[in-house]
Amino acid sequence: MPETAINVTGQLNTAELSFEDFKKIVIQDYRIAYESRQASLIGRREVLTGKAKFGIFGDGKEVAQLAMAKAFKKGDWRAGYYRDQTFMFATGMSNLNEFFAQLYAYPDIEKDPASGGRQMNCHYATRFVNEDGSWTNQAETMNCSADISTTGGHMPRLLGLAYASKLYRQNKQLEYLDKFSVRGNEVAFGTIGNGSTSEGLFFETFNAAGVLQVPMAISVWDDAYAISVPAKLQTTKEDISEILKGFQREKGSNGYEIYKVKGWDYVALCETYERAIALCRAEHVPVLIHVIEMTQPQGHSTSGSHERYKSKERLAWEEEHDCLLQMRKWMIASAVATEAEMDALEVTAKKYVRDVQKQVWAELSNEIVIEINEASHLIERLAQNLPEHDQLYEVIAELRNCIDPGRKDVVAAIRKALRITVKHNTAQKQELITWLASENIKNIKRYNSKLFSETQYSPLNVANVSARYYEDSKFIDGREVLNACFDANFERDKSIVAFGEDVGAIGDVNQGFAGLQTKYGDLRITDTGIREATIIGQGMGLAMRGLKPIAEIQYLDYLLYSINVLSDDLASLSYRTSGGQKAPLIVRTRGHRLEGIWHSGSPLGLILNSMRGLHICVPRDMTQAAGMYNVLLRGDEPALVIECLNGYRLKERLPANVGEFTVPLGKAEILNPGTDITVISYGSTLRIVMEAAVELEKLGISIEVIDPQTLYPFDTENVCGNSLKKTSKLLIVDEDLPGAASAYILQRVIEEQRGYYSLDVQPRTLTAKHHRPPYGSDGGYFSKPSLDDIIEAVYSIMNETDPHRFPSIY
Ligand SMILES: Cc1ncc(C[n+]2csc(CCOP(=O)(O)OP(=O)(O)O)c2C)c(N)n1
Ligand SMILES: [Mg+2]
Repeated sequence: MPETAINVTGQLNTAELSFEDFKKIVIQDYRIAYESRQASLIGRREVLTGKAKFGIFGDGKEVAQLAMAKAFKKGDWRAGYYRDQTFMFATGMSNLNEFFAQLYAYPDIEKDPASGGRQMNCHYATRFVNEDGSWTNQAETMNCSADISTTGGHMPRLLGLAYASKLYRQNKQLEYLDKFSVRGNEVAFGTIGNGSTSEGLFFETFNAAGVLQVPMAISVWDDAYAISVPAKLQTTKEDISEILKGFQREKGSNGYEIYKVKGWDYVALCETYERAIALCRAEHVPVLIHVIEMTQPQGHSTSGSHERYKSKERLAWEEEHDCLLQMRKWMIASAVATEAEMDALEVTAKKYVRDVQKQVWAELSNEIVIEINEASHLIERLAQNLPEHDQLYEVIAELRNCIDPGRKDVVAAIRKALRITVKHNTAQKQELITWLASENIKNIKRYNSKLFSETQYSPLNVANVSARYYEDSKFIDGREVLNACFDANFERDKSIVAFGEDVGAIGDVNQGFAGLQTKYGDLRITDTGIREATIIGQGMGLAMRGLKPIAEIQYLDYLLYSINVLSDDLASLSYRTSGGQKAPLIVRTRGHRLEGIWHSGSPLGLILNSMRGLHICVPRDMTQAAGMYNVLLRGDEPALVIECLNGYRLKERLPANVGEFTVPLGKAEILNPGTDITVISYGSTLRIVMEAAVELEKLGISIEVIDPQTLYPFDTENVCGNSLKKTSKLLIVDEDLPGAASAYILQRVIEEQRGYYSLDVQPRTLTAKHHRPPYGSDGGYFSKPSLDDIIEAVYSIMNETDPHRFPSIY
């Protein structure tokens, strides 16, 4: 018997535990691990026989996960990767039914609560957003943030999940948020493969957690490979804990506790996790648990076989060090169970897993069979008395003969039947169309919904409040308007925090937060290291745990250093969980024209194309920005706000209700009514367009200037399309690349708003040049749209429509 025994609540407690109880616990552990292994084996077969599309499994990693599960408590969080099924089963956060449902892409959150059939298998998540959009009580549940497939991509989020515990423990004003934390006693558990520790995100997260001293426990599952690439080509010294030794805390320093343990040694693993997590939880010391000598019995995934790249010796070693085999041997040697008892357990477990798999497949297949029957019946009815009878029967036969049919086969058959009968309009055809329409609604919900949380708490539902001004309202610097807005909101809502590079002590490089750290404390307004990806991850984790973070990226150009987190993790969160999770993070940054190649960026095309799932706000001045923050801070969806870098010192009028008034998302505004041509622009170029409007007026041209204010959502009230009905001419001005954000706006206006039908002349875009803007005023003039460029672009459109009135300038 080992020195210590473990009970299910995670405490080591030899004194109180009888040998019989101890045996029961160990046998139950082995059963979970063995069932998990069977799930991996059967799962792979299901892919190879074509019922599932792809499989990646946690075989070879089971035993360590049993140990990790014992240390995991209610309120705790996981941010991990695709090897963790045993942990999920052992904690009860998932089960075999859900495992197979996800493998088969079962599009139903009752069956696959993690993703509603949207994610590849072994991508886990617990649901913490109720159907009505409210939060569940996270302090009473074990919590799993939603996995992503990009290796290492979850590390920044892990930092935020851990950092939330620090804020909940240290900021007493947050005690009212007891649905999210019990005085910060929660640990954030991370898992990552040995190969993925080569990613920059791992190192960035690792360092940041050491600085912040947060309860973060990273387990590295080390099987010495990353697909085919061995440790020798991945990690200096082939040993991640060895090279991270400099992070080991010492007397008087911050840092980590670092543990190394073998992945097949059940007893050592249980002891290690118990010790490591107790320290992490009590003292908020981050810990690294490097679990070595893990294996991959079936190789990396269903995409290939590891016999291709592992030596015979390695394969033999893996077989011998299979963690289940080792645990089994130890159980027999220490009289936990006899060989015969183990055999019996394994037979029962094998059958149980097989039965679950068959049941889940049958449930999904039955749903499809019902739809096939209904569709076939309707197509049959349609076929009666039509000359295309035989063709339609062929469609039915094709549908009925499909191997492992899916919903796409049903819908495709109907669409084909409708094409075949395009010349007829019978009652039966209408029936079929109606049935298809009702299936379409269901399929949209299954496959296309929840890009945003879409709840009653959406920022789109925040009540409108107009800005109020007194007669003697002051004109002050734009940055002071923002400062007043943040001040009012920090006063109103204690859960708001802001952090980023230079945000704390000096109140950001443009002083939006000036003086607020002194007023609200450094737990709420906080400086960070230069680490954009983990600034976003920090915000994301906080937002998932009920706080209201504003994560600042100092300049828009540096957003690229966090784009993986923004795009893969934050933007996809609601969609990939079918609305089961949300992270209402506000990302604040500043951009557009200033000076130099890395301080004048306006890459809105890049942003729009990579961050669907975030609201994209491009306020023209600080008052508009304040109104948007007032909305976003009251909503529950993530957003990016890009302030105008060159606008902080321009004078604006301070609204009397600066912390209350709203600028609704998606509400375009006509800044200058006009009759001849519609000019759409946003951000910093708007000011120049307004100057151009004055000059153009002198040339007898009246331009209607529209500011969409947010690019996503875009002009939900068709202000642009309606303007075109009046002017019939369109110019879009921005300082992104040619064919970037301006092309997006064109698609919205010309196609979605049907602006095409109003146009008399080809629509035009005026953008920056293809290269980045060079440093210096002349560089800016020759690279970004200038006043002259705008005037000439408008004029040339007028020239094209009426050359007599507007003769060519050149
Ligand atoms: C960012 C990113 N790069 C590459 C991949 C492709 N990929 C998927 S798994 C994998 C190997 C990961 O190895 P390791 O971290 O050791 O985990 P293991 O699968 O061995 O448990 C790679 C390269 C990916 N999913 N994401
Ligand atoms: Mg590996």
